[in-house]
Formats: sequence, structure tokens, C-alpha cells
Amino acid sequence: VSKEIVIDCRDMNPENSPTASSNINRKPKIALITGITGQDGSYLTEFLLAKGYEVHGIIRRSSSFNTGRINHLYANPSLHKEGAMKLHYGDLNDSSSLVKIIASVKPTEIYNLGAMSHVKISFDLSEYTADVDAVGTLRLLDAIRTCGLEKDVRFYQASTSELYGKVQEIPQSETTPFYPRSPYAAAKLYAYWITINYREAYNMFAVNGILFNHESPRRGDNFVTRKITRSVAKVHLKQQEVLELGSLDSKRDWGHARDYIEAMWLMLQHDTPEDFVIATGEAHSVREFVDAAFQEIGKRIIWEGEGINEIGKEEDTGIVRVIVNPKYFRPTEVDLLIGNPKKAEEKLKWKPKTTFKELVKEMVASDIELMRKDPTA
Ligand code: NDP
Ligand code: GDR
Repeated sequence: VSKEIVIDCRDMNPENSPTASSNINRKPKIALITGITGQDGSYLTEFLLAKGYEVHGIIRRSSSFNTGRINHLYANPSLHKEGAMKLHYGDLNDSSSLVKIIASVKPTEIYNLGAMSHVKISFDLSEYTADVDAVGTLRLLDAIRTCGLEKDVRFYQASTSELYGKVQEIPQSETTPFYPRSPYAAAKLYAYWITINYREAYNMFAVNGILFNHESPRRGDNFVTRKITRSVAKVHLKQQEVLELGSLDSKRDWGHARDYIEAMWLMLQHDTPEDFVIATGEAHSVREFVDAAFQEIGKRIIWEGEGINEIGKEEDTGIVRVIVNPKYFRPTEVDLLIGNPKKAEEKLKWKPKTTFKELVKEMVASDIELMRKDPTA
């Protein structure tokens, strides 16, 4: 008699094997992720499934599908069978949905990655940003308490280098004072402190990861790195000749999302609940990112103001023009972010694995591949 064998990623993980001695008396690992459909959520889901977790994600209702970054996981029966990954409709601005989901899932770890995460758009959607990014975090923390799970859940808050805002000190560390420069950063500041307050008031294992910019081929299209690498692909395939950007002199500490989600997990495995800066310790300007990205396809850049008139006469297609359009400026800009990840290196044994050059290379290659397959992408 043939017996159906269901392969689940949990079976492949020795840590999770029922015979492993370290597994005795261990609780099952159940993660709940808000923002599972985002860049970080998708990498974190892959990472946790491979570690043998049951992964639950909160998705928002939308009129068109918003699960593009996790479809490959959902479609993979070896990961999805037996409920290793489950999606629930909910929203950070709807307390009752959060309480219902937490009560039914009973997670052991919650990763609060859901947010209106675009700094410039937060100036247009300031109230909404506060509701989701600030009060949404409070709602989630309160939902944990409402379910009586505050002693059983470890909570990760997606805090950000945007908290530092106007430069007070470089490199920025866990002790650098904050000076938020956008409605997004101000909302995240509330979320940062309410996480610490619930840790102290209710003895919860609740931590902030203060993550500096991290990118990947899954980065949203309207963040600067992805906007640039998509343009490189379009220029390469002769669909575009000009790239319009805002501030070229802003400097950011750019790492790879895949490296950073591991740090989130490590923070929740640490003995004590503490906040950590996650960064590479290296900053580059937007201009340098543009340079590095176009180098990948061997294009020479003519920056605005550099003999644009002559370019019109150039037959040579080995040139791309970069123009500054003030519509991409923010009312208040953050000029320089560079993080000091020393504490994470020492206490979590975490280090970034991907260099700036490797990051740019991977993003450019991925966008060229994507646009070759679908020029309308
Ligand atoms: P993304 O913008 O890619 O993803 C944001 C996620 O939040 C999406 O899944 C989105 O859902 C979800 N979301 C938005 N609004 C709500 C809501 N009202 N209720 C529930 N979910 C919601 O962000 P990243 O993955 O890049 O970032 C993850 C988190 O880390 C964010 O909180 C961000 O602010 C923070 N952060 C990011 C950094 C970075 O460099 N990437 C650095 C530091 C912090 P949908 O798909 O439906 O839009
Ligand atoms: P940031 O990322 O604001 O740092 O927030 P973004 O990529 O949007 O901007 C980085 C810098 O590039 C400048 N810039 C442009 N930005 C965009 N989006 N589009 C442009 O055309 C453009 N031209 C220049 C910006 O002015 C800025 O100085 C990201 C988000 O993921 C946040 O959620 C997260 O908290 C922080 O990183 C850390």
C-alpha cells in the first residue's frame, strides 16, 4: 500500500526534528508578521520557513493582488502544505482584526514590519502615517495584552535610522539622540518609545531594531535605489534616456535586506530584550549609487548642468542624462545616515555579508532580467 508522503520544510530542519535532544520541551515556533507582503516581510518569511517556523502573515485587502513578493512561497506546496504559512486579512488600523488574529494564531514571535514606509509620501499622508506607523504599533502591543500573551510573545518593532534625522553625531549608534525630519520619522519615534514603554511597564520581550536603509531586487519601485536600477535596465534596453531624481547629495548607509532580516530574528533569540542598530558602517551618496549602477552597463553619465546642450547633438548612445527635478525634494531632508553596528556585532554576532558593490550589481542584474522578460514591468 503506497503512503502519501508530505514534504514540509520543517521536516528537513534537524533543529526541529522530534528526536533532536535540544527539542525536548521546546515550544513550537510560531511567527506572526505584519507587512509580510513587503520587501522585508518576504525575505523574513523565507528565512523563518527554512528554520522550521509556522509563519502567519497579515495582509491588507486591496482591489488588486498585493502578494507578488510572496507568491512563490505560497505556490510552493513543500512550504505551504500543513499550514506552514498562512495569510490573514487584517490591518494595523483595525484593532479588532489584530486581536482576532493574535488570539487564533497564538504566536511566539511577532515582527511588526507593516507601515506606510515612504518618507516623502508621509508628508502627503501625514495623519494616515501616524495612524498606521505609530498608533498601529500601540494597537498591536495592546492586542498582545488583550490576548493575555504578553509573557509568551517576543515582539520586534521595525524602527529606523530616519529617527536620527538631522545629524547630531556620526556614526549613529543606539545612544545617538533622535531628531526626526518627517511625519514618517515622527510616527516611528512614537512606535520606538511605546515599544520600550511596554517592555518596561509590562515586562514584555519587546525590542527595536534600528535598521539603516536596506535594499534588494524586491525593493519598492519608488525608493531611490530601485528607481535607479530600474532606469539602468530601461536605458540598457533602449526604453529610456533620461533619469530624473531629487537630492543627489543625500548619503545613506545601504545594506542588503536579506542580511538585515537575519538580525531581526537574532534580536528575538537574544537572552535579554535590547535595541540594536543594524547598518554596514559605510555611507554613499545617491550620486555614487547612480554612478555604480550605470557602470554595470558601461554608460557614461552626464549630470544636469554638465554640457547638456552638446548631448543633444551626440549620436553616441553610451551616455545617459541625469536631471534633478525638484518635485522629488522633501520639505525637510535627511542629509547623512551612517550607522555603527558594533553592538550587534558584539552581542548578536551579526555582520553584514553583502557589499555596496554587490548590492548594486544584484539589483541591476535582476532588473535587466525582469525587463527582458516583460518590457512593461
Ligand atoms: P515595504 O514598504 O516594502 O512594506 C511595507 C509593508 O507594510 C507591506 O506589506 C504593506 O502592505 C504593509 N502595510 C502598509 N500599511 C499597512 C497597514 N495599514 N496595515 C498592515 N500592513 C500594512 O517596507 P519594507 O519591507 O522595506 O520595510 C519593512 C518595515 O521596516 C517598515 O515598517 C519600514 O518602515 C521599516 N524600515 C525599513 C527600512 C528599509 O530600508 N527598507 C529601514 C528601516 C525601517 P501592502 O503590500 O498591502 O502595501
Ligand atoms: P529613505 O529612502 O527616505 O532613506 O527611506 P529613499 O530611497 O526614498 O530616499 C533615499 C534618499 O534618496 C533621495 N532621493 C530620492 N528618493 C526617492 N524616493 N526618489 C527620488 O527620485 C530621489 N532622488 C533623490 C531622497 O531624498 C533621500 O535622501 C527608506 C525607507 O525604506 C524608510 O521606510 C526607512 O525607514 C529608511 O529608508 C531607513
